[in-house]
Amino acid sequence: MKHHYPLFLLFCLFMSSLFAQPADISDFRLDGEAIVTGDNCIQLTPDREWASGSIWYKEAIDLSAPFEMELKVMLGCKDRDGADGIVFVFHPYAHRTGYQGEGMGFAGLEPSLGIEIDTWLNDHLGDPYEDHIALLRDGQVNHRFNLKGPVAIPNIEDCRQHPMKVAWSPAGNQLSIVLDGKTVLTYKGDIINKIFKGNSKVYWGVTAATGAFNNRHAICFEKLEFTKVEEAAPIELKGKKAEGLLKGEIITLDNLQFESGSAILLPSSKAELDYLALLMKHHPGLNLDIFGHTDNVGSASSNQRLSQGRSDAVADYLMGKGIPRHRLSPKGFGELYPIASNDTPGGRLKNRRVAFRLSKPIP
Ligand SMILES: [Ca+2]
Ligand SMILES: [Ca+2]
Repeated sequence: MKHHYPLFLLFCLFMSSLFAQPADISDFRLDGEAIVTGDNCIQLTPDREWASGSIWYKEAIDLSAPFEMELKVMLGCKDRDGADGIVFVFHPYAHRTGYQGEGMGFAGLEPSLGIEIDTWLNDHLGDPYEDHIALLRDGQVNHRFNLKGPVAIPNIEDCRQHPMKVAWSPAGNQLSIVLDGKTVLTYKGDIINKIFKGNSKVYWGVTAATGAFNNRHAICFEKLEFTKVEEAAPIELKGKKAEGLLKGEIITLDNLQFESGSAILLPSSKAELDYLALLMKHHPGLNLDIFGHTDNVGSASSNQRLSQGRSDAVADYLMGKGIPRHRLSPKGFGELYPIASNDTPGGRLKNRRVAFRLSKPIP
């Protein structure tokens, strides 16, 4: 693969600005006793007995794409007699708080994945003596059922905000949690199928609760970054072509290739198509015309069928990447529109092509 570093760097800049999603308090739903306490902070519970609260990001995220989230957690000022903790939750519903006390606002939320920061020792749940982190599932706070942990951490009920980062990579099926700059827990597993029965769209939120003992629980996101990190992006469909597409120009992809005489896409074609799918996801108002063309070898009718088959194959591939059918118009023009002479091999190669145009739908 050829690398065009200056263009690649530009491309990276373009991509990062596309996917960084600075979060705002208005992007969250509050439930239970959660209240906004400042520009950047939400108190999930006051330091009072039997309180609970949660916040939920309003937009679902897709676990089939990677992401990173950063926020700050505050688990109160009482170490010896402070309780119960905070849970960072993924759940198909965006407006729920689970049971109070030892449940930390997470217990009972099913199906779910929860990253707990637990500050109260409950013997019957298998809690260690120390404050600890664990990866829980399906609203169960008993460590007998947890996915990973518990991992002991230094006292976190110290009146301070602690930076926390959660990162998910679907390629490696890996979740990692960084607290106070240290990776405290990593988990490898097929979360989408194992927990969410194949449904990759889930909401994320943060829950907290107190019980017979209490602490103030809060999160601040002065520096919260909710970034959808895209997997290694292909660079063939680079700068100018993407720009041209967004301007409505008809663009041919250099690396789009099929098995000879067939509508089966060669694997080398997929990187550019993946990028095209990405571009379409970030411009949901634009539809895509797919124009298939052939050279003049063979009969006109078989060329027409082949070009239609290839356009359809491209549309199928893009649908497999999450682009809805109604946004795609695959057409086959056979040998009708050559762009070069059919008398030379080089000319025929140019004529065998699939071209693309992004356009606004006609109202
Ligand atoms: Ca506990
Ligand atoms: Ca503690």
